Amino acid sequence: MVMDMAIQTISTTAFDDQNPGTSGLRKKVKVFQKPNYVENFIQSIFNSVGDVSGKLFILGGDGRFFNKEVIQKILKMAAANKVGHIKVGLNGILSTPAASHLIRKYKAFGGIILSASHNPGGPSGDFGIKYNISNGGPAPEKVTKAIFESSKNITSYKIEDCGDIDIAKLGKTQIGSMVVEVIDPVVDYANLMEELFDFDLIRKAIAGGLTFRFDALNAVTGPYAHEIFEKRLGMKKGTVVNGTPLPDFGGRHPDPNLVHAHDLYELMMSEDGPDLGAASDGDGDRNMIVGWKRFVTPSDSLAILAANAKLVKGYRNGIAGIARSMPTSAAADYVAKKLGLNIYETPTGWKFFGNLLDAGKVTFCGEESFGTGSNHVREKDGLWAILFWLNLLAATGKSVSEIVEQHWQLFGRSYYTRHDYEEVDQTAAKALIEDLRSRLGKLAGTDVAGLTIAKADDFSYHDPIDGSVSEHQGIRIFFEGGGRIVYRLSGTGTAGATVRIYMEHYVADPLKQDDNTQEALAALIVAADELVDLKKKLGRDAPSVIT
Ligand code: VG1
Ligand code: CO
Repeated sequence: MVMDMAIQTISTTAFDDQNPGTSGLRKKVKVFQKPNYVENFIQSIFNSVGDVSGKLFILGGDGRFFNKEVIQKILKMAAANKVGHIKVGLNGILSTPAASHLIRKYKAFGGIILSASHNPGGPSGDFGIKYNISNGGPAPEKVTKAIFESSKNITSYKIEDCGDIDIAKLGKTQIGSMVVEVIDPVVDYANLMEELFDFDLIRKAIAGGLTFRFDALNAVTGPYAHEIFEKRLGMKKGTVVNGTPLPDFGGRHPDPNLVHAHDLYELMMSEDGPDLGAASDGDGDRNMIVGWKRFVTPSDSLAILAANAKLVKGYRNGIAGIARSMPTSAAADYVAKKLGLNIYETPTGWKFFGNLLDAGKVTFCGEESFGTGSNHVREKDGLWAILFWLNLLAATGKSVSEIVEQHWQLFGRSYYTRHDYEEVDQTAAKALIEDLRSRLGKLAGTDVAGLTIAKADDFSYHDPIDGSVSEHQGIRIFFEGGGRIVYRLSGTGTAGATVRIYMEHYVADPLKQDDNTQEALAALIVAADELVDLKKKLGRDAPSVIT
């Protein structure tokens, strides 16, 4: 059916705050609900990414509150901007890695992903819009800067004057000259996972008694997990819990960490916990891996996957290299060194991995913030990491604890923790970083809390592929004896400021590896506070979240 077509050009007034952060534009739902707020940003995307006429785009989101309304606006605006074809997930659902895969598979011009990831949802929660380019990855800084510039000068947007499109059933419809195709959000992604991992081997291990629990935290991975774990891998019903995406995630933070996936963590630490427990976030790009009585830090997980890549079907021929974000621990570096792989250190955010993956310099990437992935897509991928662990357990017959402990014996152990101070006063947080930055030149050789500072700098990244430079990506304090503290401000929060402090310390000798992370890092934790007078300046007694 061809709908009546009427392209309208609507005048609008620019907003000054549509600057994408670490991962897209993220604000309170109430901000996105302001008249023309969504329209301005979407038109700014269409104005900045090149000629979109006749092109294919992928569209979907994590199903959070406001997702469906924004999908309708985007479809109507895309048609008015002469986009040729949009593939949209059924009911507006697409996980971030699935969207990335679809962009690549169907050679789309780009994609728009609606998510605020691990941030809470609902009418008083958060919403987000992210633009991905044709390689399937998040838009690099030069694109997000162009979108922001456009948003500051926008005076009008284009939209089709038509009724809502039914996105609750599969198939094609038309708005003006644009085809809207509602697609199954799961099948292509599940097929890709089946290509990369040895499903037969995992099935056998499950039949042989391997036990597993997946918590989708009421977010987007539910439908993917039901299909992959319960249907294709034949695991018993109930393996996937909280598997129906809810617009408000059941009132929880869809953030797979020790605090927000607490139930799963408790189960894994109990006598009758399964062999492997895992969770993912709002949009499906994060993963938490917990073995029975063994939490695996995301930094260790990246290193372990890289060290064991050849055990897994999709990576049997080995990997080219690893990239990790700067605050991620150096665990992967020790693997790269020993195995002769490339290793890169990038700023926080997946967008910095795209060039390295496209150029074939690296195969695996990871961030300490529960993000792991490979060159199969251009986003981090929660279910990919979880399937990788299942494949490893099946291939080795070992427990998570055994794999982790043997890894530490071979490569040494990087003790690691991140302390977050959330929703603190923005002025105080900025002042704290500025003050530290102003002292950087004088810190080397001085002592703090009994530790001697060897070197201090403000991390800047020179992209080896396109030569672009990204400055002020986090302050690094290196200590004599190998410890490191990193201070940076979050670029995904929507209220006040969030200060993140990352601490790590490497111990090579297995006999000196004690099991309590917070104790092993106690001296650095004290130093992190003393160096900037942290708790006093932020007015807090303790971090909001420790991972
Ligand atoms: C956080 C993490 C970062 C991650 C980003 C997006 O950013 O630290 O590693 O890439 O979230 O993840 P920040 O700027 O708040 O530290 V997600 O799952 O929101 O797409
Ligand atoms: Co996410």
